[in-house]
Amino acid sequence: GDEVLAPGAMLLRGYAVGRAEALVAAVEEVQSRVPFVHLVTPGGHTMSVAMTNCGRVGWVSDRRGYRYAATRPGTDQPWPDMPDVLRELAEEAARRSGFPDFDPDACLINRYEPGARMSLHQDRDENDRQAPIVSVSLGLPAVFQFGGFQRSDRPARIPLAHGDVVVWGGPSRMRFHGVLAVKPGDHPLLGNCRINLTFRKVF
Ligand code: MD5
Ligand code: FE
Repeated sequence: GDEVLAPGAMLLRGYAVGRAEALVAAVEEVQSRVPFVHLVTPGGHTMSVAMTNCGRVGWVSDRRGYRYAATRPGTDQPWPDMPDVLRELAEEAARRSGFPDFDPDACLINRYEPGARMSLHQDRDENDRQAPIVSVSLGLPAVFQFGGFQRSDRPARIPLAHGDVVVWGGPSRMRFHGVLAVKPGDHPLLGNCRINLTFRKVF
């Protein structure tokens, strides 16, 4: 069943399982056009998570900073359109969680290979902080860190499995969060990796 993690944060366990093959096929289509890359942070570190995007804008990082861009790094080319199967899942999960008008303009696709992690951070590059972020976990499981409003707040650990969807809205939109290093495994659909889709309303 659905689980309220905190005000505005709803965990829909297994919500995407029935559509997982179609979601993975859509990710394959996007990455065949824009391969996953390990972006560099403004501080000069290469991220352990590899990323690609679809939608009107995509999230990018380089030595100049973090931002959403309408063109792919180093090109004047747009990102691939957001496949309907992705958009529909995100809209339905948001509606079920109390956000009937979610209209994402970006889908950031994160690929975690064993050892990849994401350290505690807030998502602050979106202009629209009223809209939720919808996140979909596929493939290997991970331990999610669900923190507070200050970096120093000790985060809760939430296991996320294949097909789990989380809607982060309302007051939980700006919580610190991260992902612990993914352990090696062999998922029937994705093999040795975790894919996370994050749908965002940027503008
Ligand atoms: C992931 N990705 O599992 C996560 C899922 C990212 C990122 O963190 O920035 O790409 S999104 C988790 C999220 C978003 C917004 C708020 C909160 C969590 N939260 O309040 O915990 O790859
Ligand atoms: Fe984040």
